[in-house]
Amino acid sequence: MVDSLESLRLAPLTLPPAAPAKAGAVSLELLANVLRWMLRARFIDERLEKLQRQGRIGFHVGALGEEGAILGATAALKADDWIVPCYREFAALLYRGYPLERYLDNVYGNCDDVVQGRQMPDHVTSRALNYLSVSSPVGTQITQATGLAWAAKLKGERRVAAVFFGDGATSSNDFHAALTIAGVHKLPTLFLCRNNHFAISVPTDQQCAASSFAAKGEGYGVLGLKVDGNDVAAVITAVQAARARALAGDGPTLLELDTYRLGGHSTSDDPTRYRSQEEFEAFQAKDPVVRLRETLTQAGAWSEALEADALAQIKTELTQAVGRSEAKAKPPLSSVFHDVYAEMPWHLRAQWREAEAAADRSAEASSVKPEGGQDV
Ligand SMILES: Cc1ncc(C[n+]2csc(CCOP(=O)(O)OP(=O)(O)O)c2C)c(N)n1
Repeated sequence: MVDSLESLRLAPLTLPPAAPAKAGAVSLELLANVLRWMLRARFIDERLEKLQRQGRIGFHVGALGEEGAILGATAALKADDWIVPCYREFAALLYRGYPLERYLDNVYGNCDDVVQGRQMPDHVTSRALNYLSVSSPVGTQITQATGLAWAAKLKGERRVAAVFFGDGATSSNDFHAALTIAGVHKLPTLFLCRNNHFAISVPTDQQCAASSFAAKGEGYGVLGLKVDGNDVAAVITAVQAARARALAGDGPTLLELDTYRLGGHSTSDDPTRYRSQEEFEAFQAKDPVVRLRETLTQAGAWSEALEADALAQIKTELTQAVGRSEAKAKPPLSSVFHDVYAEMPWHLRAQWREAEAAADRSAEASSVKPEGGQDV
C-alpha cells in the first residue's frame, strides 16, 4: 500500500528559467556596501541590548546572526518594492534611508515616534520608504504582503511585495492563506522565510516534519528554494531571480533563507535555557559577517581600515542619536485619542477629558507633601 501511495506523489516543481545566477555575479562594491550595513546593524543591536539592560529602553528585538539574510535580500530589492517586515528587520529600513534618530524615537516611544509610543520598540513604519508597519502577531504580515502584491498586479505596477517572516510563521493560518492566494493568482510576492532555527525556544524539528520550509511551497504551487542565508551573495542572487520571475508574471517564490539566531529571541529571552553551547558555537562558525569579511578581504575589496572607519562612523552617529532621542519628551496624553477617526466622536472626546482630569488629579496628589511638610 505504501509503495502505491508513493507512486502517486506529484513530481516536484521544476526550476524556473530565471534560476539563481552564480554568486560571482554580484559586484564587490555592492557586497562591501552590504557588509558595511551588516556591521552597522550588529553594532546597533549590541548597543540597544546594553541600553535595555541599563533600564534605558524597555525592549529590543534584534537580528544578531541574521544580518546577511535581511540585508542581502533588501539589497536585491528596488526602492519601489514593498518591504513587509516581521519584527527583526530594522536594518532594512535604515538601509532604505530611514534616519537613525527617527528609528530610535520609536525605540524610546517619544514624542517624535512615528507611532507615538503606542507600539512596542522596533515597531516602526515608513510610508515614504514602502516599509509596512510591523505587526507582532506571528504571520499576519504574510497575508498583508499578498494583498499588496495583488494590488500592484491589478494596477499594472512593476513592483513586488517582499515579506519577511520566521520559520515558526510557516505554521500560521496566514502563511496558508497567503500562499494559497498568491499561488492561484500568480502574485508578485516574495516570501522570505528567515529560518533562524527557532520559534522562541521551539527548534525547527519540533515545529513541523517537512523536509524543509522551502518544500512547503510545493503544496501551494509556489516555487520553494532553500538558500544559504549566511551567504550574502547567494541571498542577493536568489532574491534578484525571484523578483525577476515575479515581474515576468511567473508568480511568487518562497525562499527559505537558512540562517541562525545568534542572540536571544529578544531582550526578554535567555537562549542558554534551551540550546547548547556546542550548537551555538557550530553556528557561530558560519557567522555571515565573518564570512563576507573574509571573502571581500581576499578579493581586495575590504580591509581593517575600512572596517574601523565603518565602526567609528556608526559609533558616533548612534551615540549622538541616542542622546537626542533619550532627551525628548513622551508623547502627550492626548495622542492616545488621535489618529483613529478623522473627526473624533463624542464618546472619545468625553474619555479624553476624563483622562486629562485624572492625570491632573494624579499630578496634584504627587505634589502634595505628607503631613509635617517633609519631602519623602
Ligand atoms: C499569533 C501569535 N502567537 C504567538 C505569539 C508569540 N510569539 C512571538 S514571536 C514568536 C515566535 C516566532 O517565531 P518565528 O516565526 O520563527 O520568528 P523568529 O522570532 O524566530 O524570527 C511567538 C510564538 C505571537 N506574537 N503571535
